[in-house]
Amino acid sequence: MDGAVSAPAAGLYQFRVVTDDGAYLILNINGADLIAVDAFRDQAPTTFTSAPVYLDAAAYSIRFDYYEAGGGATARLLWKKPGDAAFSVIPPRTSTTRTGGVGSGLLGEYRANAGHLPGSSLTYLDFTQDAQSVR
Ligand SMILES: [Ca+2]
Repeated sequence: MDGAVSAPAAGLYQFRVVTDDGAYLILNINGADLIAVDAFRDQAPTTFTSAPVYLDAAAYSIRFDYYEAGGGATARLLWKKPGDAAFSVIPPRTSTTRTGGVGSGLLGEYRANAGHLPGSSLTYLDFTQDAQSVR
């Protein structure tokens, strides 16, 4: 997934992915890429949680790369906002593609293998950011 998320308030945020198979989560904060999750390998559904990151009430570029290598498939992107007790799916209303307006969701790109082979990906606007069994 590729685009931007809008933090509704300043404070500490944590990001979480649940992935089967592999995933990267990269945030761009003040011009620098932060690899929030680095788990680009074959695995059963696994949860990874970023360290807390301070965000202003602003939009931040985000990239969530995911691939599926066999068996089940899961790709979930969640966050915990300041004051939240639990993680929740990042709502599409706070997201934007690189070309769309706020609320258009992130552009999902799901790959059938880790090699990024041409023709192996399925790309669509992801309005839920909570894909499971996408194949
Ligand atoms: Ca799998």
